Amino acid sequence: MLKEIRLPELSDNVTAADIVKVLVAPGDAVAAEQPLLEVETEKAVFEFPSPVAGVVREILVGAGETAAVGQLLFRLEVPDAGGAAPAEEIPPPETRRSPATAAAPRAPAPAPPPPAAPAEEVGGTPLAAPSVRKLARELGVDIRQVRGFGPGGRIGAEDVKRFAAFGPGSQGEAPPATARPLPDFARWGEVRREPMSKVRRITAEAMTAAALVPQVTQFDWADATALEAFRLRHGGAVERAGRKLTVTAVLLRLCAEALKRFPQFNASVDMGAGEVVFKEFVNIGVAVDTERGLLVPVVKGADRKPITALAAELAALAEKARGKKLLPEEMEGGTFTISNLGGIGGSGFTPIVYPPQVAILGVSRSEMRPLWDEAAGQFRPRRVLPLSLTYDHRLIDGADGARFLRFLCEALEQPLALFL
Ligand code: CAO
Repeated sequence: MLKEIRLPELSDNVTAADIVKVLVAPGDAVAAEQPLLEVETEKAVFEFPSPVAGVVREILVGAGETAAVGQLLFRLEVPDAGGAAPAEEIPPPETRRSPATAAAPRAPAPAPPPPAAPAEEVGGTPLAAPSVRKLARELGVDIRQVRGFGPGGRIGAEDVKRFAAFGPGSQGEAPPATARPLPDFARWGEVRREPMSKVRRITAEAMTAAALVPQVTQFDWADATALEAFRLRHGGAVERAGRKLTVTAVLLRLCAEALKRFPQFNASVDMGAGEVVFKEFVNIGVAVDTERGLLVPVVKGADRKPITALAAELAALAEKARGKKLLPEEMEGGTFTISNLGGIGGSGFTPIVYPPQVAILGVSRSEMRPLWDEAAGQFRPRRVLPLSLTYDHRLIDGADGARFLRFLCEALEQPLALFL
């Protein structure tokens, strides 16, 4: 018999997915859980597995297309209760896509089609792409109040941002173009255009939304000499258990502790309601550098896990992110973020808050420096770890930012002090 495979509900508020690659061809025998598609939503890039074992008979989507939740993607021939599928159920060859078409890379131009949003047009709900709705939620904007200036009244990211910045009074007339038109670069030499990937577009939108948040970055550094000695002493044992005791894993645990002691860093601002939302859970996102761009998987319940468990979970999530296997729900629910660029280099940077979160920790490369030892009256070689904390200044005052970062530095220097 033929089994229809449709795009399932992927996550809250995700109504469509871009098909990046079709991983099978007509006639392929596939096992249950074998990836059929590589798909990309506004929240993640991941492989979509086959729910059953069978033979691919029809492929109804192609790379570069957008599929809505519930859309038919494949027909698979699966054994029925009585045995093999009847021959007449197998579709004629002309209805199948060739493997070449199915696996064709996304066309370089024109720009990819906008995500299908059938459900959004029903029942008077305003017309807006999922990414625009997400942006509205992040900015605390009621999308029903926003006037859309796109084709057919479609609400765009610019409309939402203008509403967030200037309120309902800004809704009367069409907005001035915020992005200045580009000059004709070809006047000065050859140029090449490439479509932005979904991850790049989502990152660009999130960063633009973040620019509306008044943010301050506080810098500090910790003497991480003892931490390095600890990692050297216990790293081997942890590695033998198949994990790696990294600086990021240690920071996950210490940040979780800091977030419990400074709850305003584990909160969100609801400007519409005039309230601060404090979260009684600690979920820390970790920025992972992948060939597709920046992805931020979230370690859930970081305050309840030992460092070894956090190390294992972080390694698994980073591997999934890089292997395009991260699921949308694995990137949701973060209450704080850590961005460690120390493995690459740099002495300091200003990370950007990821709304609706209110703070992010930047970690730069540790290095040996001579530090003055007051008691001994001489310089000593110490390993110094530079940290930067960016916070939402609507909620967090400078003194709190300095205290939070000092707490982290002292916890890195003397972890036992946490238990005093
Ligand atoms: N200072 C010095 N060395 C550091 C370091 C730091 N702050 N952080 C990591 N390192 C070292 C590690 O010790 C490791 O060295 P060895 O292989 O000799 O042990 C090496 O760098 C690689 O570390 P790692 O990546 O294996 O482990 P990690 O847990 O420290 O980091 C992760 C994990 C996911 C944070 C990292 O791989 C990554 O992707 N970083 C980039 C994050 C990013 O792009 N941020 C920018 C976002 S925009 O704000």
